[in-house]
Amino acid sequence: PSETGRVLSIQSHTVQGYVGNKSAVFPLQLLGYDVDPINSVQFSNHTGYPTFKGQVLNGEQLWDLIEGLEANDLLYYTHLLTGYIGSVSFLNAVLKVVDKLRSINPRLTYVCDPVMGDEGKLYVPQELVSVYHEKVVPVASMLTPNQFEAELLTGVRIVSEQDGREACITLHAAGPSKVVITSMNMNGNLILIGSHQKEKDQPPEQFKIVIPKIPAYFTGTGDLMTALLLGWSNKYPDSLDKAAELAVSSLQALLVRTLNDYRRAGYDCKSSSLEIRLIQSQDDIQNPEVKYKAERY
Ligand code: ATP
Ligand code: PLP
Ligand code: PXL
Repeated sequence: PSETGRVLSIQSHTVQGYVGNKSAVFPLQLLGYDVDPINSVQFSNHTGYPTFKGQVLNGEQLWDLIEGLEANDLLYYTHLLTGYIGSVSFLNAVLKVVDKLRSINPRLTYVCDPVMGDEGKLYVPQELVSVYHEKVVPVASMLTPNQFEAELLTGVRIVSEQDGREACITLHAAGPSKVVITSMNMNGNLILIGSHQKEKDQPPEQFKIVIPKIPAYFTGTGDLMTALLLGWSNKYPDSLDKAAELAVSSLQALLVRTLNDYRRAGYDCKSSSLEIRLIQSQDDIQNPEVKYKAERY
């Protein structure tokens, strides 16, 4: 399918390595999208390294860029994509951007990865949680939390697949018609749960994909996953399961390549987070071989 679009992607930039826009822009372009990146920060490298340096964009500076685009009638987008956001003031400016883009294209799809933390640890200020919960979730079209983020947004502990499915239903009621819990830890495996509520007040179509856990840590995979889900779900708007199969299959091929490259170089892959082999995986992004199948509930 050739369906594409124009994506405004507000995410981090790192000089070295692939997180935020560095891990989202290239894959979306490979899938045929025009992508306009706004860099919410510019750091030397991601924050998992011992140190980093760089600059942070504030909410007013974000709004300046939007005004510049608007003054030239350049604010028509089909999709807005956001990931890690570090402050309430910036998140509030993003909410203003959503309103503005929807005033120009009422059909704008807002794909939101509500990045707040993982494995029980918050890596954003606590005040962001309620802003995501009260203001962001209601305007999102597709939401891609991990297990911990889904718990923060619903206030409910998620320990089983059933809990995950119910959390998706709670999130649908709050706004987004598509919800993907991108990873839940389930007895040694990762599982992804997808949920598409096609009609308001109807039960959603739900599925899972089981992903064997690779014994290594990666950074930027969540950002890549959300970008791929945007790209494929727009091409298969009525088949979130198929979109997720394609996204997961691309990502797993990339992770295996990454691990093999590091191992070949004699690197101890458990000692720190690995930089993903994004550019080397372009074929797996453009033409993924579906090896991970969705199971419908
Ligand atoms: P968020 O960006 O919302 O914090 P997240 O915590 O789910 O999302 P990741 O933990 O990076 O982000 O996982 C995203 C996807 O990356 C998962 O769905 C899975 O497909 C893949 N992935 C990440 N780490 C591994 C791993 N060690 N083994 C197998 N797959 C992995
Ligand atoms: N650690 C920090 C400090 C982060 O800001 C983030 C992401 O936004 C992550 C880890 C995890 O990144 P991801 O789950 O997208 O790989
Ligand atoms: O992948 C998430 C992410 C986004 N932005 C910055 C990061 C990270 C992860 O470490 O450091 C700046």
